Amino acid sequence: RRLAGELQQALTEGDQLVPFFQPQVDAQSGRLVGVEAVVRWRHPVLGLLRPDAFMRLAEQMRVVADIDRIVMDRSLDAVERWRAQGVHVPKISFNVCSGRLHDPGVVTAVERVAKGPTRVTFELLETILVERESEVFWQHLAAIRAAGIGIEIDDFGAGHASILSLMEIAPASIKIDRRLIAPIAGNFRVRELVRKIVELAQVFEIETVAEGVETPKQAEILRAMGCDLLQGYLFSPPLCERDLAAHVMGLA
Ligand code: G
Ligand code: G
Ligand code: MN
Ligand code: NA
Repeated sequence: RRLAGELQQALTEGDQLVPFFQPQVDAQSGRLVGVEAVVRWRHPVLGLLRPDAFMRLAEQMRVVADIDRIVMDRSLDAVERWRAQGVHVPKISFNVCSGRLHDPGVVTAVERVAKGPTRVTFELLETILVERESEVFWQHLAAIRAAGIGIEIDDFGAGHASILSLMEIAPASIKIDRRLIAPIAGNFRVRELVRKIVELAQVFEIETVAEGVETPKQAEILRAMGCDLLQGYLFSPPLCERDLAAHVMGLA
């Protein structure tokens, strides 16, 4: 297919694949606590493409780790440019696929920023957790932790994470899947389920992040439950580098 050739070309040239940044706020104070870097493809004809338009193709082409590397490198450059402009971003989170987690270069790639005032975390999809059977998985996880990089479990509640894997991996945070957040105001059972997830995380001293928060009602319910961080269109969609800087300055 034509898109496959174009994606291959975008990967070698590199400048069509760009990171966008979605703010995360403290549920209690509303203050910015970090951003999640998400990939966008500036396609010369089709315009700005979101991951759902090309990540399945990228998986078939086995280039997701290459995309993750480009997003990471370009995001770290952005953090340094923001800093030069006086824009402080307390934390940046990256979506890290299995191939990227196993890339020995992944730690050195983020070290220059992780040593500075911006914390770095890796979001692992629940599907990565099936690999926790393997020795290499634990070696890489240990190296990541030793470098001071936080581990977050993405899309929690939607995949393979068991209670046992939560205990074993001991992530800094879990991100509650947006499919559990969307019905939270209208569905009593889902609301109580999310409350139990937050309580469970609290027992293990794991921070909770709600994804896909779109309404003030959802935000209020989550805040009252003790969910720590909120992310979603209610606060901001993912923004390009320049718009994120303007957003942060506007909050200051
Ligand atoms: O940005 P958007 O909501 O369209 O993202 C859709 C999905 O794509 C999300 O589930 C997200 O985890 C994934 N995704 C976004 N950016 C990246 C990335 O840079 N690397 C990987 N591996 N997945 C990403
Ligand atoms: O799976 P992951 O959470 O990593 O993907 C993040 C993606 O979710 C972003 O790329 C963004 O496009 C999408 N997203 C962010 N906030 C919202 C929201 O409030 N509602 C919905 N439906 N999608 C969102
Ligand atoms: Mn994510
Ligand atoms: Na997610």
